[in-house]
Amino acid sequence: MELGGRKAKVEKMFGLMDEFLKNDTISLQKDILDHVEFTVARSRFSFDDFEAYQALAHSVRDRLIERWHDTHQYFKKKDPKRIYFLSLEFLMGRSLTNSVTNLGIQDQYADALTQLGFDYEVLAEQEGDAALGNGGLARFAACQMDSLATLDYPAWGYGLRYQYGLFRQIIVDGFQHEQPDFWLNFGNPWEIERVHVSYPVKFYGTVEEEVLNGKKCKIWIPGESVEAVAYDNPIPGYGTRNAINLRLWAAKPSDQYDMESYTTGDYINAIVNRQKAETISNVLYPDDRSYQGKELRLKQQYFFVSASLQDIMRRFKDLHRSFDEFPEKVALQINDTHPSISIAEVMRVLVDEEHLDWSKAWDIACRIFSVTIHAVQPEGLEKIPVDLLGSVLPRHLEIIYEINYRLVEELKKSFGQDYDKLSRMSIIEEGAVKSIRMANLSLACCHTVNGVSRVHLETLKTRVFKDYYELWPQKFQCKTNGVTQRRWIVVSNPSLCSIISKWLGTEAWIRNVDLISGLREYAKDPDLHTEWKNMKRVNKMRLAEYIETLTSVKVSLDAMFNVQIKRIHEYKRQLLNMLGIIHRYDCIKNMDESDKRRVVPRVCIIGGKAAPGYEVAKKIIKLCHAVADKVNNDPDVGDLLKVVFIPDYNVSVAELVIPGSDLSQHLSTAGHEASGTGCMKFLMNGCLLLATADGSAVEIAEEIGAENMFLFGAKVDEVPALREKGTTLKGSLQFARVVRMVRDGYFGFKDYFKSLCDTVEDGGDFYLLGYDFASYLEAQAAADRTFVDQEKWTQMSILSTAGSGKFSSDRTIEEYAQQSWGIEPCKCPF
Ligand code: T68
Repeated sequence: MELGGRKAKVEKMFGLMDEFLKNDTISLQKDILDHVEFTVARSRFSFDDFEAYQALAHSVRDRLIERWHDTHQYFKKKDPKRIYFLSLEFLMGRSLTNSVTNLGIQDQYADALTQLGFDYEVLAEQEGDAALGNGGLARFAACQMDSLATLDYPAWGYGLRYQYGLFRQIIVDGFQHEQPDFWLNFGNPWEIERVHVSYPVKFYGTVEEEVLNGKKCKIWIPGESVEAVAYDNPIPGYGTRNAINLRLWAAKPSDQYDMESYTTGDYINAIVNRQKAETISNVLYPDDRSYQGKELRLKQQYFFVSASLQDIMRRFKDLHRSFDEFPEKVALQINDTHPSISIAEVMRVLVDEEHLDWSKAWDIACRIFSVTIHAVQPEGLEKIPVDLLGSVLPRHLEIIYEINYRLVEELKKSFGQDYDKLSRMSIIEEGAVKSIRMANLSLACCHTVNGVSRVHLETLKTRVFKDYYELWPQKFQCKTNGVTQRRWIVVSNPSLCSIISKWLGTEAWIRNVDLISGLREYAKDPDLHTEWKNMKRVNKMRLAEYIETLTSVKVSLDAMFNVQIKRIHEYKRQLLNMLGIIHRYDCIKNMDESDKRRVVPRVCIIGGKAAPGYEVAKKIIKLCHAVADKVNNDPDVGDLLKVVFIPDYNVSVAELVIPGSDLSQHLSTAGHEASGTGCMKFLMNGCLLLATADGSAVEIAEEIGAENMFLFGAKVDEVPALREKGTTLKGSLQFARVVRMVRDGYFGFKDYFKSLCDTVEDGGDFYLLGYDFASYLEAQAAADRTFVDQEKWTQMSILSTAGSGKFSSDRTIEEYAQQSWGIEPCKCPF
């Protein structure tokens, strides 16, 4: 189109547009009803709560898209250095309330809906969780996105759009069963399908040598191509116009998928193979620790990495000619080692496609990548069998060999012929199954290697990556995790949010959480105590109703709500919790009536999923139910003790449970929890913590004072020596007694629980339950004594919230931005 015509067209379009969508009641109502009629295609005179939710979500989405467009236009104009956050998992939970809160229009929507005869909260409950992740790592990624948007950083998230998220847990006769999470069945209003943003991703094939301009080069002749299609999820910041993008890739068959079969006439097979392409993004792997070297998992990793890098490079090339500028414009963060194949991919593109020489390409790669490790044990680090990698990504295997060759040559300069060290540091692990150590690939390349708490970084430096730390100490940094106060206070605990704002006289803490420490000076104020206790009671009431609906167990609001919600793992020691409950039950059974009057009533709430193949964890879930059956139906016990397992624990369940908890438990054997982020959410909500000195709990104790929480158990540096003692270590008599009760079939299922009991006895007590039991009971007793003194308890609760500022993901993101990524805020003007 010639220039004058184009200008007229643009002017005409602007003339037709409102400046911004309006947020007054009438405009919101009109938008919602329009979406009922035209998006949901229902009559505006007849639609149900779910359809109303869909229409509401679409009207919010319109407002998100508006900001998201503006933000991207602005980023394009300013062209700042961007951070690209690559993660195989994002646990976003629900989006509606988070979005309207961050957009600052929740009250307007609530009013608009009331006048239409709907209740905002009822509609919000219609939304399912987006559960594209397993646990802490994935939820932390979601919190980081919220902070990046709020702090105006020019950021993009990249991940996979799984068709099935984390399995749904259903409980049948106390046993966990897994059901698929069909989360996309009713559509997903929060995503925008970008059919025109798609890239081919190649697999398999062979590598050939070619001569180009007199130079020998390698070319990869792939055997399969799958199309990656973008689905964009706008992430709004709070108190800013910025909305960033989380781009998730879905696999679609490519037109070039299997051309050979078409041309050879094998039409049916060609179609069947096309369908197979989609399986790449079908399902999230439900194991949150172990790595199994599965072909599909490797294909998932490369699929999202390759599409993301093509997208990033295209955006870069739109504005820049030379890759010399790449490190000035691009920072790539890899969330654990899962996306670390991106290092080999960047090298392949720069060397094979952009024809940079190796050392220049490597220099660029080393300046753009940083990694965060979320695992503690060396067994938790990913290894990919060489044969597998060579078959799926033959050229990448060659590149990794070349990186390793140069690395080992470099290492020899420092360590000479110390072959033990060289073999430990090598990217290639020799052994029965020759494998690629993805962590070592990351260590060799990344300019920063982040631990997720101080204790964790120490473990990485002194044990897991000792050799690398000695060589490159400057790479290792501590970035203690955090969580977003927007979701974990403002959205999930609105009454607490109002109390904080009222007593601080400002809402500024929602963006600048350090201000929350201002609550300290009111920690003894009787008026604040009254408001605080009311808030807690109302939240407990909501939780009690939920428990009754789900489990038919009625619980007393006067009881201490004592909670452990997280993935089920031996190292997280839900079994210790259960044995403690059995001990309490046993004590109550042996009390006379006058002793019983002194017992602090407890509701013990447990929730969490076990990986489908993790037998021990599944037995722990069954034990929770077996104990609950016995205890809850025992007339001798009544309200003094109730045990509740909340099925299908997920982000939205956490949003309900955390605000209604009095005490939360974080029981990992010291040295096993890299950080832990659940404890931070409880802390923000004024729940007291009963915890081992592990991961971030150590730093929490520093912030709020150890006297304001209940710490127990062996310390990190004591654990190895205690393990050495092995069989000579015996738990107390009390410990032996409760294990015996389980062994003897007191809770039924004698044979089934035998192996569970074996894990903590006969010298095999790897996670030191026996050793820590006495001090665990003492910490529980201290919690009881404190609970009786409600003024003291409330004061500790206020001090917990007041001391939670450090554990905001805003602080974490500021540290990443300044110390690792070298990026600046880029705030879109209003
Ligand atoms: C968690 N890790 C840590 N991993 O256990 C926790 N792993 O201490 C920490 O607070 C959190 O990360 C955030 O840093 C995980 O959640 C996984 O979920 C996972 C998933 C797949 C493979 C390996």
